[in-house]
Amino acid sequence: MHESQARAYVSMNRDLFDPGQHSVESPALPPGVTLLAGFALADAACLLEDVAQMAEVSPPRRMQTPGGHWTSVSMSNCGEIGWVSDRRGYRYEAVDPLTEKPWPALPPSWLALAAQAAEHSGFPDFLPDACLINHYAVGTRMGLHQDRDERDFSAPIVSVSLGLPVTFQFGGAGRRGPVVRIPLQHGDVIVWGGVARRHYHGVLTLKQGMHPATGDRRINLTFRKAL
Ligand code: MD6
Ligand code: FE
Repeated sequence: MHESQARAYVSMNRDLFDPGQHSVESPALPPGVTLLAGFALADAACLLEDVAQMAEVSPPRRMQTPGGHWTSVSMSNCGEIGWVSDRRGYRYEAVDPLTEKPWPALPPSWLALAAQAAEHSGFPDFLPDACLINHYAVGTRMGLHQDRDERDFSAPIVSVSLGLPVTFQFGGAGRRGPVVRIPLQHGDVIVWGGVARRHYHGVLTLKQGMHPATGDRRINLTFRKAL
């Protein structure tokens, strides 16, 4: 059995499987959130190769927010439809506004990984049509937000972390209130659905570091069924 499978069902506490890694117990995850520690490790190198190829077609770029700010994170997409933000708002677009061409296709191997992760988390038959590709440089972050531009909230979101580690945080249905912090490492997958689907979440500022797979960056892939 591959290591990523052996560690696949971690839904509460990574420490059970990684004794000694953290001296403090991590808190239990909220209902609707599943952490599959290391689930994408075996695929990571291929995913990153694909990301590099896609960046030549639809380059990562900071996007303007409706409020006139710019995201600190550089973003791109693959799939039938891609998430974009500008002064007019947040939405999904079939054409990349930067290149005025379709987004790169979602590779079958990516779809298979996302479907398997969803299935392990209690969401069979997950077929995403969009994958947001976030490029985090040291010092960038993503503030608390909801994912609510998709049509069907019964589908989960599958999120793959690659490269430098980061602290993910998620709260509840409102912007204020307590948040749970979850450290995410290279190859970890978070699946997010049900009651948690519209809950607030974000990632803390990326700390300086060097990862053998990505250098001084973190890449996050979020698979969604948007249409
Ligand atoms: C990130 N992720 O991990 C940002 N949203 O870099 C998200 O905003 C996100 O990971 C919904 C579900 C899972 C996610
Ligand atoms: Fe999100």
